[in-house]
Amino acid sequence: MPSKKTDAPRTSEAAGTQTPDRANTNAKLQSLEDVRSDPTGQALRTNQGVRIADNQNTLKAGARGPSLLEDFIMREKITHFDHERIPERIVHARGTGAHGYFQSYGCHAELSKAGFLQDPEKITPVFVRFSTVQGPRGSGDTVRDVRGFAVKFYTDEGNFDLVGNNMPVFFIQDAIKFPDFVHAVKPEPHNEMPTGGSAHDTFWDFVSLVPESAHMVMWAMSDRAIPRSLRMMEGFGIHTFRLINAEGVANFVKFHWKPRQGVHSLLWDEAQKLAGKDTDFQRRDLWEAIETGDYPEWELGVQIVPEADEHKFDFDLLDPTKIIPEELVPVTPLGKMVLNRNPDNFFAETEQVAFCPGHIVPGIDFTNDPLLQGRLFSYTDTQISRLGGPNFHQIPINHPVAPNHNNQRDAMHQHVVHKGRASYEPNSIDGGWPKETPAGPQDGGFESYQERIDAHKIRERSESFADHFSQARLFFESMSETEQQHIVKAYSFELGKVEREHIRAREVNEILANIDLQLAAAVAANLGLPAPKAGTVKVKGSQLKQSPALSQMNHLGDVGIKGRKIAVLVADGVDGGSVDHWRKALEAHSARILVLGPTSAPVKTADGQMLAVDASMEGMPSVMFDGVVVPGGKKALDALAASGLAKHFLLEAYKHLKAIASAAEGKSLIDGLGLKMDKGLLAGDDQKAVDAFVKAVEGHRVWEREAAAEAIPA
Ligand code: HDD
Repeated sequence: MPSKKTDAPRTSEAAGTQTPDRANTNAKLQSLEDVRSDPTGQALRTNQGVRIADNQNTLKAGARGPSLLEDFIMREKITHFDHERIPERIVHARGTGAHGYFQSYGCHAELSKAGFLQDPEKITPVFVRFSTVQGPRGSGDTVRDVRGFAVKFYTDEGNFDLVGNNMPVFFIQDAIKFPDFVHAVKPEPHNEMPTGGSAHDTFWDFVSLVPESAHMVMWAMSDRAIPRSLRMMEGFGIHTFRLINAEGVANFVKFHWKPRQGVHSLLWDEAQKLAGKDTDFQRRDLWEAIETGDYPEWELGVQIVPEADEHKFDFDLLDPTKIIPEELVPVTPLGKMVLNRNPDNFFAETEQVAFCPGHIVPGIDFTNDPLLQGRLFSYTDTQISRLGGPNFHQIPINHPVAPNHNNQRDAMHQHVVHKGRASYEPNSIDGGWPKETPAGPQDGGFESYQERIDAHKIRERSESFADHFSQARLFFESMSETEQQHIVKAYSFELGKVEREHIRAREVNEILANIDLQLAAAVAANLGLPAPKAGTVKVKGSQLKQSPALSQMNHLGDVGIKGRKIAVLVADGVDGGSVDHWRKALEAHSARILVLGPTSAPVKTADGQMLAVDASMEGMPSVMFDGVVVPGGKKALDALAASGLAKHFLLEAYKHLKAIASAAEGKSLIDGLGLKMDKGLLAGDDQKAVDAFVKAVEGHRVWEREAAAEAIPA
């Protein structure tokens, strides 16, 4: 049954106006929805359809006797259970998914002939899976790690998968190094530690020996690696791709996803605490946002480089460890993606979805990026062991909405009853069907871009890939001072966990010193290593001194505090009017308000009403919120001032640079905590106080408070 929660269903354009293939799309979409099984009103049955009378007791020889092998009901149930698990993904095992749609802003025919980019009326269904890289399926959501950002577009011309990350570069330049990199970052082989993080010897051993990783490691040590929310991350296709129009004209492009929610991060202390207080913090955040109708939205854009400009940059477009700074080539918006439906079943959808960078449609093509080329092989190969054979495309979540007739047959888990008598081509028995479609401007068969190659067969890295430090330096120099400090702390923390001193020293002297000597010196000091000398590599530097687009501080988004979580702290004696006032004022901005009490029990307001609370302050600690409000009511304020739980809540929110507003009479509570008022620590109930609070939440953190917050215990 189709879900009721969609505002834009998995539909396509009206049938009848297009080719027969396209006219079939609606019916196909419907059949994909029909696999959703609804047990309401149904009898419990075996897999063979037999009604079950007793699901509590095994068939036995007497009430106290041995179980009988004959019990086909028990055997079927246990056998199925014994095989419920499939191998988790070798990387990106921890993930969460959502359905939604893509809509083009206009017709981009000059750029690509891909159908989903032609018509602003057209709704293309998508499924997105976000993930961490290192940790297993049950690992924490908030670890320092790259986030996967994989989007499957179910277009009328076949599935297009954009399998990217929330960082625009990668650790290595050639796919043959991927197993080495993954073995190094994964938990250590002898004791399987650490879970979910890169703060260990094998990772730093590898990256300090492989300078091409320098730029990406810089991103991984930045705040980008601890996003506040999956809704608040940029996404990148990373490799340079080609878009090709109906005339066969190709442009190089880099894909970007820009979140309307802004690009925001957790603080490291928050991220670590959340890993214990709510392992599911990010999947819960996405789930709840969608359930409450606060649908996250991204803009899909491309940086476009005409073929003629391929060699105009001081880096190679084929090198996946390089960005094209947005100041050199701005991002052209193509359309928007909205996520508006949670999966009905995690396993069937999020776990079984199979992405592959090789899933492209006419109008899109690859480049010779050697990392991309290897990926084209790896993903399909991995699904064969993960999903049990080559028919994984028949699993509903992977099934294209476009028809997919061909002569491939049989294999494990074949679900299709092929009616044709001839499973080969050419044939005369089935009238020659299914037939090839000649390549063409629209609705043609896929045709690879005819790039001219004149080369020796050789195992070699192009000299144009050799500069590993210029863009790492550009990244560091483009950060705000606060962001730079966070990077210093991240390197110091991670390397501090490395047991072997020669690895720490190599990272500082041979990598960081070549990027930025001050950065290297600060990290060395924190590790107790001798001050590093200037790096030995001659770094040519970038065309730009800075790229402001790299700093998160420049990406506040355009939805204000919509979907931000605000805690309202209450106790017996709270002023109910003050609670209502703040609730109304903040809900007018579409923030999410949660009332927290000393326990989960309702509290009694000053005028004797019972006020329900959403959770206790212990159940939902401050690390789960973006801001805190303390309403008026003397008795309640006194109770909060006497409560270690409430004081900890406020001090921790203060330490994490969050906006805190108290009613005017709550000032004494703030004073009692020894906190100084600032742009985001406010007392007052009037419109001015509300506006100041909203502005502080919008700014995400009260960065000016950072020095004062240092003194607060974690
Ligand atoms: Fe990969 C999964 C992203 C390089 C081999 N990768 C995977 C996923 C994402 C990425 C988001 C999870 C997809 C999902 O949610 O199911 N991978 C990237 C990016 C890369 C990259 C952005 C570089 C730019 N990957 C890469 C290389 C190889 C792989 C070079 C192998 C040569 N990746 C895989 C894989 C995975 C995978 C082993 C594991 C599970 C899967 O594919 O389906 O095949």
